[in-house]
Amino acid sequence: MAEIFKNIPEIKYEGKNTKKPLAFRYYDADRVIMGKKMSEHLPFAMAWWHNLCAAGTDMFGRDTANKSFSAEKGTMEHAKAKVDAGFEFMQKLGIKYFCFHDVDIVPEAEDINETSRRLDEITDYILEKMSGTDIKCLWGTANMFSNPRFMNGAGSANSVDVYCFAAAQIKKALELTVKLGGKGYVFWGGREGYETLLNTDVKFEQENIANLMRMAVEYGRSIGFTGDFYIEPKPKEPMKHQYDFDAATAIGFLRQYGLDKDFKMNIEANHATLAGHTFQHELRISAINGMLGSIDANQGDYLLGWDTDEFPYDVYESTMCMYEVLKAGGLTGGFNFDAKNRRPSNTYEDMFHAYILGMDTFALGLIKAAELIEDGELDAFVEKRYESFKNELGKRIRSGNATLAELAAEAEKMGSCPTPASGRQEYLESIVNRVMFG
Ligand code: XLS
Ligand code: CA
Ligand code: CA
Repeated sequence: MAEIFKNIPEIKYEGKNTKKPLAFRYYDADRVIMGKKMSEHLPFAMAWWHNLCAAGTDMFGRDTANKSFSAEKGTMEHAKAKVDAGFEFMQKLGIKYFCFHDVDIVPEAEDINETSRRLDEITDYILEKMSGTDIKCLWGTANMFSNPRFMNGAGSANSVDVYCFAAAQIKKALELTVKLGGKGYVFWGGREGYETLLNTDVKFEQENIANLMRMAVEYGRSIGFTGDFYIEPKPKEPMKHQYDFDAATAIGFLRQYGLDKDFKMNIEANHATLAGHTFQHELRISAINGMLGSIDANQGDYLLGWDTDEFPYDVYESTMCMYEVLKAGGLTGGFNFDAKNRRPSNTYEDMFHAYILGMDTFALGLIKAAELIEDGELDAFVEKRYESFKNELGKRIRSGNATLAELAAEAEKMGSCPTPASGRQEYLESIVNRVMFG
């Protein structure tokens, strides 16, 4: 097999002072943090679509990068060349997982039966490449948003025929995920939403989506899929209003339709900020509901109101993310870099720089989050902030045994309310800075 990324060596940890461009400064796979190796805290994954398929096309211009990998685009030779490139890429970076949509790994044919045949062929090839390596599949999914047949939705489509195509794609993608040993299966509902209520029956559409998910769970379990199903919330784009707006909305939906035992959240940083939340908020809401599954690790741009999918460099954000992940006891999934190079960063070397940046950003976030937890001042403050609930009355409230009348009587006994204590936000933010910057 000819080397594709020539002149790119295996990327090694060289320490924070290295000036060597192609090296990790913080990601030291074997370093132990809070009892676990960095590589176990941070199961990184390569997103097939951005890394091996996307070449810079945007609304205003065509490809700037060459991702042909010396094969003719749109052919099975090209599909195989992408597999070769992907495995060489992951091996050079020490990445142990990948994520894929069905149509990322083969060119889609006119006839779904031919697409399925191609998918069987390419996954045989991927399996061959996996054997003898420790590279695994993190999650698979079906792309139910690019093909024009899904212009009115997939699970939320108004047409039974389209709904059947969505079902067929999910069925196949689940089979491929099982074949490749995938840990999870993702539903991202890019076309599951609406542009106008003038033509949309929201209740009807949501019930249909729930039914499709229920069928997916039944089928997945019947073919031996034991992993988690994920919903990846996003409030908008491409639709004006998407049903899986944020984690709270998606969790409510899953509970309403009895799907909460089989599903968790796949939280993407950029989607959190599009929903008007911090990344940390979405992680916390998922975690406290027992639904923190996996992460799409990228970042948005505070000046742009769309899904820019940038490689993460914001260490404050990654620290807060890892703070949540450590507190939640880790992920059942992993960290998928659902991120793309900026359009002018169009060389093979840039692909490596992007992953080095992302992996180092999360490694540094992990180091700093562990220091914050070990420092203990934030935890101690939060503990103390709620301490009044430790008295008898507080305990009765917490256990759900207090009555409104007895609490009102307590307030009446006090007459005027004691002065509330300061939340000390600015002081707490200075602690974060102290821990982060010494
Ligand atoms: C798009 C989503 C998508 C999902 C997988 O905004 O992030 O890439 O992660 O379908
Ligand atoms: Ca995104
Ligand atoms: Ca994503």
